[in-house]
Amino acid sequence: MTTPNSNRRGHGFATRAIHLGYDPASEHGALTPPVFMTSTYTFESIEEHRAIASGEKDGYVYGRTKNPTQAIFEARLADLEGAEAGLALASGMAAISATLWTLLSAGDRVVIDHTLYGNAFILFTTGLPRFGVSVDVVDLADPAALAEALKAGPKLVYFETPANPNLRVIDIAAVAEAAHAAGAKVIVDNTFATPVLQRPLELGADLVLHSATKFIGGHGDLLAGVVVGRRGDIDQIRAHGLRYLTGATIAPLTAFLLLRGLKTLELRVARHSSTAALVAETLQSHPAVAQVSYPGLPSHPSHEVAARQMSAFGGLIAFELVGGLATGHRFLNRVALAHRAVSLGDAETLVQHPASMTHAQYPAEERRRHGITDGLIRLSVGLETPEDIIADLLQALDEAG
Ligand code: 3LM
Repeated sequence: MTTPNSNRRGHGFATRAIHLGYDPASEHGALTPPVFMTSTYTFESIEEHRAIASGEKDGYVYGRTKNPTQAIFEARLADLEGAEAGLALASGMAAISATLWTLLSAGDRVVIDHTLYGNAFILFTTGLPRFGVSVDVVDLADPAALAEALKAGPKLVYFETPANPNLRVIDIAAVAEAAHAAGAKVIVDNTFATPVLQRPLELGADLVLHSATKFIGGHGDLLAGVVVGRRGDIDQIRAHGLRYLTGATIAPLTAFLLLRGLKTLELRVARHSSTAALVAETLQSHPAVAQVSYPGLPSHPSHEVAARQMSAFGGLIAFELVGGLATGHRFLNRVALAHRAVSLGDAETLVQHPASMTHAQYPAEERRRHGITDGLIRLSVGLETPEDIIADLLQALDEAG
């Protein structure tokens, strides 16, 4: 499947996103890779099985650990992130849990940033402690707080940047330098930025995770996750985290749809970003809007860090209306083109209320402490005609106010 023609080093991002890891000549000239709908694989002999199972020979044994369509996606995304290897799983949460359960044991400590996707936060703060892992919740934008937490000797430092839901930005290079000096590995959830805009491994991170359900899939029609990094780490996560700790295998058809998504990732993310920049400016200058958080706005508290580590600022915006929760609810009920829905990174503009939707799992007290206010609205700017998105938001703001 992987041929000399397939590893096109030196080519640009979009070329690799379209071609890498697949040569049509190896599959009857088929332009798009086949979907290998098989659960198991056959062997010429027991000796061949032994050679493949032991890793002496390349090949496949059983569909839970790998599938040829999945392997192309893994090679392609790993390359786009600048990683040696990748592993695709059934969802973003599957990628996170398979990674953590592989790397951690009872007695270990972990440092996390205080703003994470709601279910990731709950996995860290209530799931892992059940198995004897201690978790320190820290503001990773504060170097002194990080330095203090690192004194306890954590094994991992974990964060999202930009973070879900309020678009806080963490300095990847600064956290990686401090964490490595203390002997900790750094894991970055790069879901909001995608490798088009930000490549954390190049800035010192050890592993990068994605909910591929979002921009990478890009069409709101699948769930998937992926983790990329050094080959040794990824092999271990496949062998333990996937094979026997979670069994959270990606479906072959989902891997095929992700390959389709990758072909337009650069184009889509550029359009999400340019429209979101227009929307963020429009919101910021509107009298009904109290506050806008978008890493591309000079008013964002970490705009300089964002401009250093991202090539553009993505499709997500968080904002709060004058009048807080009550006005926010009216706004959410008035949008007509945008859909009220969780998830993000789709062609459709999606709008949601983190305190009652994506981050309802956070205890209310913690949510407030970490700046996820009750009135906060999160907008995933879609690929529709920019003027139509803006017109819809403006009419909803007028009606809500
Ligand atoms: C959401 N987020 O709407 P899956 N990492 C990040 C994420 O945003 C998510 C995951 C991991 C949302 C999903 S909320 C009910 C819907 C930064 C998911 C988890 O397991 O593929 O959903 O990824 O913010």
